Amino acid sequence: MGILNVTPDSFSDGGQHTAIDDALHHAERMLAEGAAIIDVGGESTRPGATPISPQQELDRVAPVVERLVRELDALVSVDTSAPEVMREVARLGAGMLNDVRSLRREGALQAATCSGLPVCLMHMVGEPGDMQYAPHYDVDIEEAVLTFLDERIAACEAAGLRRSRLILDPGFGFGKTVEHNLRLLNRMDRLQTLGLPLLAGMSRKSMIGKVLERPVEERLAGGLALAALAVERGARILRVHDVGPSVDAVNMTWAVLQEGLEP
Ligand code: 9MG
Repeated sequence: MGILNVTPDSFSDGGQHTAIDDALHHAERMLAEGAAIIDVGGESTRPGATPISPQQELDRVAPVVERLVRELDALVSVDTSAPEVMREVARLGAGMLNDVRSLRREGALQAATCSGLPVCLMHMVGEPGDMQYAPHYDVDIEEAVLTFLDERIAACEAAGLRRSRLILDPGFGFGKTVEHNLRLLNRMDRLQTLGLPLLAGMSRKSMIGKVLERPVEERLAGGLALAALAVERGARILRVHDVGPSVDAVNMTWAVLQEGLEP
C-alpha cells in the first residue's frame, strides 16, 4: 500500500491542478514500483495534528480519488474517519476505507457499512492531537490492542458490516511509546488469532528515528527491517512511502518464509 498524502504541504504549490497532477504522477510511480493499493489521505494524523472539516478533507481527496480510479484504474484506499468523506469516495469508486479511528466517529459505522467497502480498523488511544502525551496501558500492549480490535470487530458485526470485509492494524505510533511499538511488533503474531488480514504502517515513523537516531529522510533501511519483521509476524499489507525498496524487502522475506521462489 503506497502512501499518497494530499495535504497542502505534500505537493507542488503551483495551484490545485498542478498539485493533483503531481499526486497522480506520484501514484503512477508507486503502482509501477509494485504497489497494489494507493492510500489517499487529506488530513494529517501525525502526533499533534489539528483536525480539519469533512468538507476541507473532501476538497483535497475527491479530485485525486476520481482521477486515480478513472485514469489509472488503481485500487484506491481512503484514509478517513469522516462519514461524509466515506460516502462520497465510495461513490467515486474507491475500493477500501482506512480509518485510524476504527469507525468510532458518529455515523462512521453506518457510512462504512452502507459503502460495502472493505475497511481497515486501526488501534489508537486518544486523538492525533493528544495521543503521544504519556501513553500508558494497564495491560501488556498486545493484550490492549487485541481487546480493542476484538471490540471494534463486534461493533462492526452488530452494525451489519461483515467480518470478511475487515482488515486489522495495530496502529504503530498511535498512542504508544517506542517500547510499546517494539514489543507490539515483536508480538504482532498474537493478532493473527482474530483470523483477519493484518496491515502494518511503520514507514519513516519516529520509532525508527528514536532507535537509530535518524531524521525522517534517513529512515528507509530501518523501515525495511521493520517491514520484513512485520511480514514474518503475519502482516499481509504494508503501508509505505518507499514502494520499490519495500516490495524487494517483502519479496525477499517471503522467499525465505516459503523456502522458494513461488509467490
Ligand atoms: C493514516 N495512517 C498513518 N499511519 C497509519 C498506520 O500505521 N496504519 C494505518 N492503517 N493508517 C495509517
